[in-house]
Amino acid sequence: MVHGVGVQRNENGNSATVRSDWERAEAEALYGLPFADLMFRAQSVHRESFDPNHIETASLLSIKTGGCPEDCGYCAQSAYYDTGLKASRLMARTDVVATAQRAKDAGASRFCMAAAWRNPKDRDLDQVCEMVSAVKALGMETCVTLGMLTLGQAARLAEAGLDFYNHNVDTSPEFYGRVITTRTLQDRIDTLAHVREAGIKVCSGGIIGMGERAEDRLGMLVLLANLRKHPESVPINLWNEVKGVPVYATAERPDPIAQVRLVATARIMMPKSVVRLSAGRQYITDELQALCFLAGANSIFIGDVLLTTENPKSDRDADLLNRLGITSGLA
Ligand code: SAM
Ligand code: DTB
Ligand code: SF4
Repeated sequence: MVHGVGVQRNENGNSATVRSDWERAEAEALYGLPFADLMFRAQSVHRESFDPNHIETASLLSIKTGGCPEDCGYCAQSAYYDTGLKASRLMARTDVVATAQRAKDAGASRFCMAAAWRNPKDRDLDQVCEMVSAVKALGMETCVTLGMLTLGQAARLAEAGLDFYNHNVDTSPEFYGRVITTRTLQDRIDTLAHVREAGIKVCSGGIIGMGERAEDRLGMLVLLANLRKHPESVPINLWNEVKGVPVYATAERPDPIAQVRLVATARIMMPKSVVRLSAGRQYITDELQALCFLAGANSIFIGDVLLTTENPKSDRDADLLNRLGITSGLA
């Protein structure tokens, strides 16, 4: 057995111990295990908390698109870059609810509403709170991602019945400054703390394929796994190509096996979290997606678009899940 990665069992004899004291070297040792050993560990941990034959389906809607004052170097919606995207105002609640209903009919159990803001203005937040309550009334789980939040704003969203808040750490502390300069990683961690304190479940992950090294991807997992309480949802986005942004020049898709190893490592480090194979699924083969599900990924975004970029067509997703015998809202 490789030093430092022995199976740790808790008093109940199972190994899915939730820890927040991960060392970078431990993450590297897990990631570097022989593939069969890594997959066995990941699957064992996965089966302790989840049905391995089921995945969660979430649907996204951009409720306020483009013109964003942040300089995130990967994003089509930043006002810093010419990506050809037309900015638009906050959508009307009735249109949002109608879209959520269609997403529900298409098999989504969670509806995530995203706004291209640095942070919401209080007036905007009133409208988002109304959207959250209305979507929840359809019987869907709700998620919003609106940028940075104060504790007071998080409390208002909680009162409106919000289930999840998405706010990604995006990458490792070392790589972060290469892609974003207008807000710090600490700003993001502060927002995550406000969301937690307000009693909302946390959705936080990041992006791979921007030109970062494998060490950065692991650094991102260590950051997430060392939050005092693990995010309930961990989206792993493969960068969706956008022309005109700085990341376009540095992007490099990880080797497929490296991607599976990363998912497996995330599964082991955050044993009770739902790991979402998020953006970028349209670039990867069915076989690679299947390996990612075997490694512990158990959520996807469904629908033909994410926010401004593509997602696999729903018939391709339904076909893949059917062939794998995986149940979801879709299949
Ligand atoms: N503006 C808010 C914020 O950034 O906090 C919410 C929306 S923003 C689009 C949510 C997340 O989407 C980002 O943190 C980033 O991780 C991810 N994202 C943005 N553009 C992406 C792309 N082209 N490919 C993959 N993920 C992307
Ligand atoms: C997340 O981690 N991935 C979603 C969601 N959170 C908001 C966003 C993916 C965005 C892909 C780029 C786009 O469509 O503009
Ligand atoms: Fe704005 Fe969010 Fe895009 Fe960054 S990721 S530019 S904050 S919309």
